[in-house]
Amino acid sequence: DLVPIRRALLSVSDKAGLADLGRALAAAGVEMVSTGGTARTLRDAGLDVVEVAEVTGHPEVMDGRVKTLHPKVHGGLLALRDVHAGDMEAHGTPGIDLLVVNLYPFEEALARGAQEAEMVENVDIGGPAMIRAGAKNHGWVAVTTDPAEYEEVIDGLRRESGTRLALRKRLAAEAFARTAAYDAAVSGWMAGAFGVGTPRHRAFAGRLAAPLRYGENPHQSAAFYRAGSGRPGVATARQLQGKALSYNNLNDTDAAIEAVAELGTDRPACVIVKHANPCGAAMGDSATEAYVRAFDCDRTSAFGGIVALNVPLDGPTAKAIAGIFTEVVAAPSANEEARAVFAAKPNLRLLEIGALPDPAAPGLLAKPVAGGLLVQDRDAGRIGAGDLRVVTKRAPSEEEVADLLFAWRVAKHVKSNAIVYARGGRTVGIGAGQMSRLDSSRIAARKAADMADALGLDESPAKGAVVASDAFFPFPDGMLAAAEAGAQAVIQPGGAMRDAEVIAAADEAGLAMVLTGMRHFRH
Ligand code: 93A
Repeated sequence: DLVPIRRALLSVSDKAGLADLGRALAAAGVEMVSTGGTARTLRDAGLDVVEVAEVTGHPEVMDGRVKTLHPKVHGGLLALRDVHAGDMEAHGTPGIDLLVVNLYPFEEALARGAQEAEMVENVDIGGPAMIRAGAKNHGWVAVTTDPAEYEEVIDGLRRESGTRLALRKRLAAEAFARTAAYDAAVSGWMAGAFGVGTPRHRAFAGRLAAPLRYGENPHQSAAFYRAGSGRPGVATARQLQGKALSYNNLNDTDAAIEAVAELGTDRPACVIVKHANPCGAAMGDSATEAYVRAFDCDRTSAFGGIVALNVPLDGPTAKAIAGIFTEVVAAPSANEEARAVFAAKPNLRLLEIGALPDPAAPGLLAKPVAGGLLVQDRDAGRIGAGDLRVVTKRAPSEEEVADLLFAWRVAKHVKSNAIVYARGGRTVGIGAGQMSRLDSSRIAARKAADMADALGLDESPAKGAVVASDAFFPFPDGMLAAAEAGAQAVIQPGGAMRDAEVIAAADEAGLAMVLTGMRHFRH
């Protein structure tokens, strides 16, 4: 997979590191082909350069708007050296093994607040075309779009006079990310400068799925984009009926689908989401039973909720769901009977997801902050029974372990601080999004008491339940609040300075406690 570098095409706006790169290429005997300004910089450094115009036999024209847009250049970038050897020979097309391009500084001009005419001149056409061509042909061509990438190429050149496929592939992916971001900046600027479209949203790369009536609030404009990551979910689901999905619907449906997928497919499961948090999650012997058990956790909050199932939606389950006002129902599929039930509720949005997303699959999450973007891996961390470390005198029973893992998986999808009570494969109290873990603990206990009232139970379902905490208990108090409410087993990451104190308090209260060694903050 080693491709020797014999000829390089250099065309850069940012001349940083160019002379050093040129010297390294020259030392390795690489022929350098270059555009006007780049050629001048290289010559100033005392290096031999061939002008692109000499290669193409065509001068740079239209004030430099047409420099490299020529079949001899693009042929040299796109030719498969084996398959197209005849074509290259016939048309005198020199193969390019290394492409060094960085684009007209459009983003800098934008940041400067340049006038329209200058912005337009800064839209690079030939550069992206070459980058895309070289990156497509990564089997033969290495493409750098940033001076920060030169060192690695120089390194390969010194060691083995060429580039390896793994590097060319990585550079190709970087290259397309660069042209995508560049075009997104151009499009975003145009939409704003020309007063068309929804400019702020166009700045984000992605395929427009739907303009939305408004965002989280009516005074915020919004749109929905598909990222094309291939992850099944709310962006790829088919809407079978109902009103258009709103921004909040989409956000909540995403939360519901991801949460129900976390519960696996061994048993029918249902998650009901409100304001991006589960207000009930349960497994059952049927879809209907899973729904009713999830609903029973917090009947009040479930009103106007988003329901997600991990199994096909059937008629009886649709009937049960239709019993209260529900915004969205998402399931892998929905049979005729279920569709007929919902047909009487024309506003209810029914989504067919197809395959559920893989909770363990890698992926990236982005969160905008003022002036930037935070990017991280999605939380694909998963805990199994074998990962649990028992730290109390009492070990949890087999039944408790099953509930501990269930509560843990639900807690992963509850905003921090998250406290989840569960028993018999269903949640019985959820405390979400509090600034203090103790408050989440108290809220979850109160929710369990409310559940007892709503269902006419003799005692709080927290009695004998297990409790999950998405992050460690910094002090025993949050855990003791759960014990006081009746929890008998605890699952939490551990790792607090006061772990020993928390464990001692658990022993004293007769609790079984397991540590996961992994936390699931979700903000
Ligand atoms: O105006 S262009 O879109 N037309 C072209 O054919 C072309 N080829 C390369 N701009 C073009 N370039 C860009 O010129 C490169 O992307 C690079 O940013 C710049 C380098 O020009 P010079 O070598 O003259 O400084």
